[in-house]
Amino acid sequence: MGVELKRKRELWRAEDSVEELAQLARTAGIEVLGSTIQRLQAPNSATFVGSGKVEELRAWGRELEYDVLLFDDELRPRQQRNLEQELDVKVVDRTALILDIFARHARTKEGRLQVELAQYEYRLPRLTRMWTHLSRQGVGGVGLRGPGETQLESDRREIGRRIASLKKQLEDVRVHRRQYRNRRKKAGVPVVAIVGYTNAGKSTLLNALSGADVLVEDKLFATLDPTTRRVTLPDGRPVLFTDTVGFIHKLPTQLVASFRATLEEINEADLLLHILDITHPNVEEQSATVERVLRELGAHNKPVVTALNKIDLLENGSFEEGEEEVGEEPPEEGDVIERVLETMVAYPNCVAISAEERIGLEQLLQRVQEVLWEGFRSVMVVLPYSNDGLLSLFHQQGLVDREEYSERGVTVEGRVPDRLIHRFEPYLVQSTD
Ligand SMILES: Nc1nc2c(ncn2[C@@H]2O[C@H](COP(=O)(O)OP(=O)(O)OP(=O)(O)O)[C@@H](O)[C@H]2O)c(=O)[nH]1
Ligand SMILES: [Mg+2]
Repeated sequence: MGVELKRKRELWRAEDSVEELAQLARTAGIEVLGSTIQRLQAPNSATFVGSGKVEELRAWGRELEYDVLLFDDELRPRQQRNLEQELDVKVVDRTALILDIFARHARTKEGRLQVELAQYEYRLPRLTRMWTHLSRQGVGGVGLRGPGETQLESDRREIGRRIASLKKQLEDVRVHRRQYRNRRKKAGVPVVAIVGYTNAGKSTLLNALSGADVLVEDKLFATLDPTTRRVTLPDGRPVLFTDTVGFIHKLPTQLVASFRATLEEINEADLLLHILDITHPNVEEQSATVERVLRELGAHNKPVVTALNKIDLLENGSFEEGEEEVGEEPPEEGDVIERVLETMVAYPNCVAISAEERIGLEQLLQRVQEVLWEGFRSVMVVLPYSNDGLLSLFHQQGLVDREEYSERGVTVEGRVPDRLIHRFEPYLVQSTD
């Protein structure tokens, strides 16, 4: 069930958003029997959709005998309860569905803690009779994973205590991550964060570049836990590429909050590699969504290289194969090629690639290298011991390739940002560009 609010100009068309909801459902192992959309002036406070629509959904229930109604918008607890009572099926909103998928896919301790926290925070305001009602219905699975139901039926204070404990455990895990990051920073190796919409091909790219074996799947949110691998650039210098959780529109706020530490990887990066699935009919909406999340994270001022992925699909014509995809007409190949060209013009630092077929990866790394070193200058300085502030500045803002201690001081070779070059000028031995 999708809703288009007339007064709100949304980035996504309701139809596309619902199609994505169906894909989320399939990822969670749910078979989609049908979908419907209602255009509304404003949500109904009792049932979100209007009473006519509720009646229609009830009639559908008799005909299709569906078990679950998936709702594309986040429902208020009361709306969800009312719908469940009126329709006598389980009602799961987009947020709960995404939380469920996250719960299935989290692998590391941090990932699991983050999801559990987000689930409790989603459930806390919903802790009412609804849960007893649900357990009586006996529909297992979706939206009920993670915390056991007995806990859900216990009082809010218990959940509150659990939330506090999870936050504490997460803090401990995060101390380690922070230490690791600091060590990495000290080593001076630049970090490239691979960002993008879910299913764009981030993990495939990391695997192709580094020989990592991150799980790749034609599923949404296959990856939750960040993986970092060392890659050598064409000029022989090492960089670290980090693959992390993908974005989606209407990303639940609980998830953004509890995944903040994971997403901090993005904030700490020297460069963002934004990967787009150029063959997806909603690539523009996806790209705009990613940019919006990056802005929310405060990471929008970083240099960006854009990779237009999956161009192999344009070559071998497998666009024709999309038969399992019901509904959506596959785009004409000519249209997609045009889109590639238009996007290449629209985005600076854009490279067309196929992560799977390893096309364009050399050019991509070349571009990463250029953008990474844009605005940097290679220098060699001898810093007196009395000025250790400059040495730490070099470490923090620049990249150190070599550091040697002698009687004269610390000889440092590496790159510093142009804007700081004047600070190092008095100690310059050599400036190579
Ligand atoms: N044809 C083609 N398929 C690709 C390419 N890159 C990735 N894929 C496929 O796209 C799907 C998603 O790839 P992933 O690498 O898991 O995508 P991701 O961005 O890491 O996705 P999440 O971790 O779920 O956010 C998989 O089925 C891949 O095989 C490509 O260059 N060409
Ligand atoms: Mg992935």
